[in-house]
Amino acid sequence: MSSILESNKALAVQVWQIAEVAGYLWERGWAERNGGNISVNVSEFMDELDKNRPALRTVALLATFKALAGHYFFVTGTGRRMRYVAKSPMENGSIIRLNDAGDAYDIIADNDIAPTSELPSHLSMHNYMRSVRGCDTKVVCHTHPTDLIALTHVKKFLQPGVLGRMLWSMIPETRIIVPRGVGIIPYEIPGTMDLATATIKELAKHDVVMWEKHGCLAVGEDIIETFDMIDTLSKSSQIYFYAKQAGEEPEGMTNEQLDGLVPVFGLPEVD
Ligand code: 2HA
Ligand code: ZN
Repeated sequence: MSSILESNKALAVQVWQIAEVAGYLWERGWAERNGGNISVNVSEFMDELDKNRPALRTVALLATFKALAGHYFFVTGTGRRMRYVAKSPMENGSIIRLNDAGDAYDIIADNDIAPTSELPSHLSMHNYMRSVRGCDTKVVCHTHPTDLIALTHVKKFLQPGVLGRMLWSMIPETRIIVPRGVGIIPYEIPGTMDLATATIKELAKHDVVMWEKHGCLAVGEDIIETFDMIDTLSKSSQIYFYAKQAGEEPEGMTNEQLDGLVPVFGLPEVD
């Protein structure tokens, strides 16, 4: 069977955008070996022909994701490298379809490539964002930004709110591009549902969460915007390190300076 990207140009645009971001993750040095994973809800781009594609394999999920019943996702493959997702997305990822009960999925294109081992946690985040936060979240992106991870090795930044406040205070852009700030989750074993549950709790207040000594996870409507949030936070952390090298603990923007951005750029929608 030919690639789904050949018959569906709208989907191809989306998948190549994911590949573009996978390339950025690699170029930034955030994706050693198979580090990181991406899932994107592509339901709106699936046409009738795609919907009738036969299952290459059906896999039961251990939980039910009601808000995702009948939804389609592009998911990076387990053990696959971002630098290869960038070049050949459909050889290093697959399109899956959740069944009508939301408790199993079919791999429908292009190849029988098993999704990331983080799929249950990604799906629980997509499900949460849709059903509880009521957001049109399409993207869950997990990566390993070196500078941001380094900051999670510093005790004071593990206190709630401290890391996010510091990153905001390095440059005005960070307050504007990441308006809900950053959550922090104490170390958990990667790939566990405990980590997913803790992440969901933080996603009530933030669009980006840091996992202590591991990496970060961002959610959003658009893969490029999701990357931009992480990239901007990484920029802030680099400024922190450079300023520290230049002398004392960096001062950062004052509360007054940060508050001055609110009338212009608005408050985050924190419920
Ligand atoms: O997919 O990054 O956290 C590899 C990982 C797991
Ligand atoms: Zn990871």
